[in-house]
Amino acid sequence: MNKSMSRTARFAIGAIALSAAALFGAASADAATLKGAPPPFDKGGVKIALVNYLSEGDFFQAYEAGAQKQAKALGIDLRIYEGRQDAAQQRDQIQQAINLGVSAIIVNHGLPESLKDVVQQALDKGIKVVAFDVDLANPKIPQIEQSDHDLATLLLGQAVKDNGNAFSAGYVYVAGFAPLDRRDAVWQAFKQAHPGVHEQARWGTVDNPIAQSVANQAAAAYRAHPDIRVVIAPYDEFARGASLAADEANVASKLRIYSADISTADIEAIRAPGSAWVATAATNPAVVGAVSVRAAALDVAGQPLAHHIVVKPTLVTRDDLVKNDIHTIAELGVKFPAFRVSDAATAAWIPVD
Ligand code: SR1
Repeated sequence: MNKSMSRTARFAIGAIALSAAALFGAASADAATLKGAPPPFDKGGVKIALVNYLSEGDFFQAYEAGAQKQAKALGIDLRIYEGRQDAAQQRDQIQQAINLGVSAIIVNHGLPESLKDVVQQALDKGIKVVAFDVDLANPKIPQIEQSDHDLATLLLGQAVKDNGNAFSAGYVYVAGFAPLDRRDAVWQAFKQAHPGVHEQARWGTVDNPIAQSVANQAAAAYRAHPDIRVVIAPYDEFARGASLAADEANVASKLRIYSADISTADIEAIRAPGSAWVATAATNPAVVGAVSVRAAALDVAGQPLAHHIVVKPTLVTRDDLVKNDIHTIAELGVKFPAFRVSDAATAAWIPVD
């Protein structure tokens, strides 16, 4: 997130936090005064670990910032382990968190097969585990997601609205990431239901820097398949790469790109004159980070928590951004309340941003 956005966002989020606190009659950011909080949150200083598989890019930075802010409001000592897309390192970090004696571990993405036994060790020691976007297939581990089904359905619906039922498409995808796999299932079903839609080329990589790596692949795909008119790129780093390549190849005017995720930088890219990137279906990742911490806190407190915790996405088009003069995530939150706050994993004693 850039710095000017952060300042505006902090102001908006602060205002919302105040109204939320008033609404719930609870909660200041000082753990010692968390009125009505159950043990161990009544004393403060509860240690929780956030163990990331991916950390780079706007989505994951905003997710982490949202988690930190919510943790601070709950008086939680949040220990963050950065993800480097290294399964062995993520296992090791979970082990470190267990040894540190945390009360809960939030697992953010990762490869299920390399995590299932180590998270079971945590559970066996009485440590709560919640997972965001990695299916650990354990009834004791609540799963948080953005409703990838809805997200993909929204962006494909907009693609049909803009382009009709028949078009040549490029598709950006990497298998093995739970949210991308869930979005892919929708894309596969969509193609079955729309025989006029042809996937002409598929590419994708999560090699850092992701957007540039995807741009290099997209440039080759655009050269080989000049008939591509629509690009389905359901991750903002993918869309940024697809858009960059379209600009460089001077084909942006004949392409439309549909994505997932949003950040202030994405809003700028979508709004840019002549941009091929026309719509995205997204949540506010900072809200998802906050929901992840609240879910972990409820689990630690032994309070009711759904097994599937969903943060619903919203469709945002360039027209929405231009007509409403929206330039930042904070401004987006004024128009679309879902970008300010979620009611997922809440309780009266929890301050909600
Ligand atoms: C590589 S997985 C990337 C996705 O994870 C999160 O769910 C974001 O929405 C992003 O699109």
